[in-house]
Amino acid sequence: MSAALARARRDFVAAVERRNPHEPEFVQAACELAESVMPLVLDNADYRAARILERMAEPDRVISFRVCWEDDAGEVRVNRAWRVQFNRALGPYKGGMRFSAGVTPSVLKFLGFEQTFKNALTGLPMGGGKGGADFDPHGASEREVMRFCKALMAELYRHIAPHVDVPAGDVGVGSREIGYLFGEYSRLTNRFEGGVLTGKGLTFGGSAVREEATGYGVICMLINALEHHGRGLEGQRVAISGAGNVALHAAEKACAEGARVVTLSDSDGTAWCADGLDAEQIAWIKALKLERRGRISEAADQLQGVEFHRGEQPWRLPCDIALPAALENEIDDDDARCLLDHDLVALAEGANMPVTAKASKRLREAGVVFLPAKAANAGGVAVSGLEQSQNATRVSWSRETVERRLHEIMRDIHDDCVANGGAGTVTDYFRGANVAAFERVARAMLAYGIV
Ligand code: NDP
Ligand code: 2IT
Repeated sequence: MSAALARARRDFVAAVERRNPHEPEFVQAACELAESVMPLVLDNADYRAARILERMAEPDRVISFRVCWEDDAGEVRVNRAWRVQFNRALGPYKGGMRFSAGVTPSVLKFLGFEQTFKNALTGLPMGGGKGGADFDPHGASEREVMRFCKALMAELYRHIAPHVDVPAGDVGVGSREIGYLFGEYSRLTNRFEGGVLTGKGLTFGGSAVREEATGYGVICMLINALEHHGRGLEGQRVAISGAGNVALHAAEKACAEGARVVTLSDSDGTAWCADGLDAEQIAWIKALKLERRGRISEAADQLQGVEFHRGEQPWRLPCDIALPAALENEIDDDDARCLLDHDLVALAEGANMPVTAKASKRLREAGVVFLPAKAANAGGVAVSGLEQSQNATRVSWSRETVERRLHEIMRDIHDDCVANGGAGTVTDYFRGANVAAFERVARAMLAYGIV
């Protein structure tokens, strides 16, 4: 590495840290992008003159607001919510809402930043945004969740619109919550404006396959990448973390494609099935987690061949492919070593930034086929984009049409990563995704002048 490149990277990291103290997740995301794209910036006088990277690392705005609601006991509760409108260069702000005790401005800024580049990779006209609240849905009753969603929308509705900002789901926000949010938005505005939220129910403007899209898209990307390296998914042991929207649909698709899904997990621990869960068992766990809102430990009590490892993540167990689909930074450097000890072949990031910077570097340097989140999990937001198109034209596409478009988009993202990932024996999807996405956002920003 040249001295100038090393200095530019160091200066960028120092500046981002100085401007965003106590925001480690955001600093991590910004620096991971800069690692890949700094050579391009140094080589391009227009990018340098426009201070393109510094501008990209600053959200357009962060809206913070109080959410006040009443619990079932009649007690008043106060939460804090945010919407980070990160970057509008390619379209209206677009990205999910997260309800979790762990939500902070740092987490939402990292997610909004990542979303900007992920959305760019889809090729659809979407800017980047993210939002959420420090509301923990665990243990909340159905009515409490509904009251919370309505109280949150009482403020959020001022900041969103189909051509302004279009939220969707993320951790703790699924179709139930989107229904409550959409209902309240319609009531407050007296408008049926389908394109203001995505992930809606199928009877009121939702798209076929949106629920499955992120998980299915991850497997699509994985198959493309394995084939590109002369391998296949059939018979491979896939360790998946989480048992939410992304994890369960990835498990369903992986199993349908002949892989052996050996783990699923939740915040209590990991369910392990050495032979691989069959389709019926995955369907049972899907109903347990998404409908009955139960705990993954129950799978071990009810299903043949499933053991429960309380308090453990999947990464110490043998697998060929790792598919983290729960939370950021869930795979650290020790986990990466264990995965390598078991001869890991590939890792696909279902969650956003689930691998720490150190672990990511170790795995990539060891020759693992490493599929970064902004490419691997882009299928969800891609189908959100297709939902927006359907809403705008007042039509509803068939399941086959949406699934075909999803496959085409994931194939295009794969090929873009390959085209921009350099020429190693193992494709550098990390660099390829960052470079391809950065160039799209940067070109639009340059075209707008200094704004
Ligand atoms: P869900 O809320 O549906 O599921 C989250 C899952 O993660 C739950 O099973 C939860 O378990 C589990 N979990 C939470 N904390 C831990 C922990 N400490 N250890 C193990 N498991 C844990 O969220 P999604 O599936 O929607 O999102 C998962 C990830 O995918 C996030 O990073 C999200 O940003 C990303 N993503 C989501 C997309 C989408 O379309 N939904 C699109 C692209 C990315 P528990 O039941 O105990 O809470
Ligand atoms: O991280 C993500 O891409 C999402 N949570 C989906 C966002 C969306 O707008 O569908």
